Amino acid sequence: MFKKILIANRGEIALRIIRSAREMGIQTVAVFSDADRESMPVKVADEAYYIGKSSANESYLVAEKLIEVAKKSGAEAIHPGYGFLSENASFSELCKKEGIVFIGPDANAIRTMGDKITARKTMMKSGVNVVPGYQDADSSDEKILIEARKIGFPVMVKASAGGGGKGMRLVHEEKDLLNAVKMAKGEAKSAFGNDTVYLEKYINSPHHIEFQILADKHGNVIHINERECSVQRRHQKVIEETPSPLMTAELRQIMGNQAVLAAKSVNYSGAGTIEFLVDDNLNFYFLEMNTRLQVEHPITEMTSGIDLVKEQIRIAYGEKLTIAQKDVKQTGHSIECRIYAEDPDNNFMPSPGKILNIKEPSGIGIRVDGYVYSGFTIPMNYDPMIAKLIVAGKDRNDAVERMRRALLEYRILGLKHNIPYLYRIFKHQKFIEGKYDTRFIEMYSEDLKIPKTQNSEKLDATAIAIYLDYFNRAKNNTVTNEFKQNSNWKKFN
Ligand code: MV4
Repeated sequence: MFKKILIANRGEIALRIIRSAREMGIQTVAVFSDADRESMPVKVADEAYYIGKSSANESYLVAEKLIEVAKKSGAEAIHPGYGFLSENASFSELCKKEGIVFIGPDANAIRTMGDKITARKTMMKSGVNVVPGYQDADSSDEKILIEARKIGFPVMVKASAGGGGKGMRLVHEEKDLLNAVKMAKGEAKSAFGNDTVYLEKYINSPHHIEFQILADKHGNVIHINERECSVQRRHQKVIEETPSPLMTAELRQIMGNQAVLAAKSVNYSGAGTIEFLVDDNLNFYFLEMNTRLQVEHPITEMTSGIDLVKEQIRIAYGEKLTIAQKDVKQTGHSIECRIYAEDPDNNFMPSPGKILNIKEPSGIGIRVDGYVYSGFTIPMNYDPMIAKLIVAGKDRNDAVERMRRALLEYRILGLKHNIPYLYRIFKHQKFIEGKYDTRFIEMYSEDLKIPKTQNSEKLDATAIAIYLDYFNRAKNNTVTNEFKQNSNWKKFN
């Protein structure tokens, strides 16, 4: 096995990877920018190296610096985490050229899946359902019109170099089509330097359901079931759960088989995710593949018992998968929510800053993947995610009740956060019933707002605890002006 690996990332995922490496007896090398000098992964890694200024462009995105640190420290492999260089084909290639193992797929697989038209064509060839659409080279006005009529309105215009909702346009009527294509091309050109677009039939109120796959370098591929990720806000996932409330055993088998086919068609290796749209009639369509470990991977770990990071490392080292498809278990129910430093009562404005005090929930069925501590300052340079709160329960209802209990235990003082907002989601009838799709957040945004009239019934356990905490601190003279200005203790719930 590797003796030492470098983690080319920051925050909770850097700490997540260090933990698995340590259990495997592998030494860890962290890298950090100015903003992350005091962060937990930097403190707990066996070694840590400074790689530049706070801006990602001057640190976590500079491939050459990461290679240089890997060589200097003697790390044999690089784990890219998610974001940053994790889906950068050239970085995978560069690592290989420099004799360092990239813990992820080959450049070819990343490139094929990164170009959405190539991905669609590859999926169609290997028998994976794609959304009915048009992606051929002839993009003349006449041809586009003919093809859109064949597909039927409404249609989506999507950028081939896009993904994750970037460069997308919905067209309801024929008269708006050519202008929308022109606009989409312009946007794609300036955002990605590539103006290629394609058409897809618009799927009404779909579910976002994704399958976790694992593939070794010997051609073995398995899937580890699905994650329901339909609770999203502006293409940012907020809550994920497994199993999906929508899933049936039969559909799971069909979609799982297709996810395996999708991975095989690009000679995939490592951990990956196949995203599908699923409509109310349970028709499903391949959307895109994420060629990395995902933020929401822990819910799959909680119900399967598989440590996905350990598997990634073993696969990168060249080991064969030791789990056969028939041995993949799915036990109980798991839910994750993302704890953000943001203000849901003010258009989800990011709220980075100093955490004066944090107390994370614990007890049966709780997992917190975080990286912060009391006194730590959440930098403004990156995504303001503080932690992921993950629960496991014997069934869905058990998991939902546990999530509410965990959110009530959670205390973060000093900055605005979305814990009360998340609590309101887990109290929402439609969520409780499991009757939601990708429109949930928008459709029920009024229900999810902070109640206008503050009354005693709003003073639930969390609110009271925060008041008590405040007064205890006041008594000990430890409440700073900074706390008074930044905290949301008055407005809580
Ligand atoms: C769609 C769609 C409906 N029909 N494509 C948004 C993100 C990107 N991955 C694809 N997205 C969508 N593509 C067709 N043909 C609806 C969405 C969509 C969506 C998808 C997944 C999760 C949340 C979403 C929210 C709005 C729109």
